[in-house]
Amino acid sequence: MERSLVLVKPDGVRRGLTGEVIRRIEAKGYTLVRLELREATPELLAEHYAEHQGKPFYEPLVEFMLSGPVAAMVVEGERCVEGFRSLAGATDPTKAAPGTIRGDLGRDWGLAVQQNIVHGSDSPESAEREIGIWFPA
Ligand code: IDP
Repeated sequence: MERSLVLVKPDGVRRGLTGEVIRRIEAKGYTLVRLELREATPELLAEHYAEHQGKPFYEPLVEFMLSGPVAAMVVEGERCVEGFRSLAGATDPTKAAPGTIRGDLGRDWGLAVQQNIVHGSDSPESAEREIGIWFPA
């Protein structure tokens, strides 16, 4: 069974959207196997966003991700990595299709596409790597 790491980012938690994100995951038929409200740390985010280190948006992204608690979860289900990416929608909430989490609930707050409510792993390999970072055995 495939697993994905899903985060409700600080904007989503602050706006009270954690339940709505979970509702959509469960309505799709995926199972939550871990769920924890967490404060990220710079070290954890450096690992999580390793591929983005050095990019111009990296530092503001880390600052944003440290601005409040994150709801971290492990979601399980057949092809749930791709499936949750479909539920989340495009990175830019202005462009994300209606019907998706970002398309329905997100918008541009003048901060480029940083505050887009959720993170979902982009491949089964990333999922296992990210689950190891957020939920070390
Ligand atoms: P994804 O979350 O849709 O997989 P990625 O390209 O992996 O998108 O980027 C990770 C996160 O970094 C995005 O979700 C968003 O919060 C932030 N981000 C990506 N590109 C930009 C940008 O150009 N400006 C500001 N933040 C960005």
